[in-house]
Amino acid sequence: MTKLMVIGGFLGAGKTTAMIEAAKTLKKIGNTVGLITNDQTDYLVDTQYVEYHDLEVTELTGSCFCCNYPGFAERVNTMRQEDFILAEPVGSCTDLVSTIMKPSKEGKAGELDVLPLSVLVEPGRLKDFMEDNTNAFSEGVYYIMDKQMEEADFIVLNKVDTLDTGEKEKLVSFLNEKYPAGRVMEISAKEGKGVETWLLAVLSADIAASNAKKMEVVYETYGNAEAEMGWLNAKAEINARDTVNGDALMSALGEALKEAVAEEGGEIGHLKLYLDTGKGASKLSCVGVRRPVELDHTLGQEVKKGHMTINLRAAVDPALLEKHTNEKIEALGESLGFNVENLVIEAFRPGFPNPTYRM
Ligand SMILES: Nc1nc2c(ncn2[C@@H]2O[C@H](COP(=O)(O)OP(=O)(O)OP(=O)(O)O)[C@@H](O)[C@H]2O)c(=O)[nH]1
Ligand SMILES: [Mg+2]
Repeated sequence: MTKLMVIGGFLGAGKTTAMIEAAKTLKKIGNTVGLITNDQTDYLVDTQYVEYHDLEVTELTGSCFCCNYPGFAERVNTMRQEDFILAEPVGSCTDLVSTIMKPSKEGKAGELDVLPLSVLVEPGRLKDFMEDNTNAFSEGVYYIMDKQMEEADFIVLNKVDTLDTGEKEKLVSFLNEKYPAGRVMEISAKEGKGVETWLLAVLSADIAASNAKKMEVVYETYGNAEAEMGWLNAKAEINARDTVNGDALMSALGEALKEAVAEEGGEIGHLKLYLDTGKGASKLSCVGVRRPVELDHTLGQEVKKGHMTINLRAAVDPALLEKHTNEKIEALGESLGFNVENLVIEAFRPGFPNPTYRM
């Protein structure tokens, strides 16, 4: 029977990176794997990045899995022939056990072996959470993170490559103490370390006993916190007047957007940029205003034309995100010498969560 593995966790925790790494690991030992990405609207960097890795992917856009379970079930059905389906819910969603995992266990998406819920945790974000750093995010956003970790069967501390032993031990003991019912794992999705151990633990866990945590969720707090986040998805065609260095363009736009969020006094949940030239791709990510803008994948070449996608989630008014995006991209076009065509921007606050099921 097809195994469904849901990989949750807050914005920028490394869900897509971990999904790609897990899919590669599962395929290496002879499994077929399909991935499902999810967002409130269209033009997803994650889907393009997964496709770039030659993995089967389908996306659910326009709503999160929880609020459109029939849409989720439909995507699952298109992948029913796979040995594994890996699904990444929207990073600001919680209450997944009662809205996705239990309905799936009850057969609402057809026959499936529903594997335990894994929730990825980002070290920097966890430190802010531990220090209750409301200069970064509000109490409400930390409420979402708390609920995500509370309901997890596996709390997966990711990006351990960025931590020294002492720091890692501190974070792991905090997680063990605060969430004794979750099993804490350590991985570096980027380096592929710990991923096999995590998968083995998930696969050998008791399916019947997992996804069973009962958890109180105050939807008003959850919904208000989600709505603090401005959401912006955009796409555009880039046409260089001569040629332009694709990676330099991405870095400059990433820095400019990060600066704009910082100037507005907001925090970045996740800023993702993707530039596809048809011959290669450049991908950029930034998970906080005090964090670096990083090129996860480089083009390494001059570009004449390219298709750009911007996904930005930040605690800033979406109208301001739209204004800054328009201004920064135009200014960059002038300074680097490219035209921006067919720019489409969708900017909004996520709607109040209204799950299809709550079991
Ligand atoms: N150093 C390090 N960086 C990582 C690791 N895993 C992911 N990242 C980086 O963290 C950033 C976010 O990773 P994603 O996989 O896109 O995170 P996500 O949880 O899918 O983000 P959203 O879909 O926006 O919620 C990217 O720059 C990744 O390269 C890791 O193990 N170590
Ligand atoms: Mg992702």
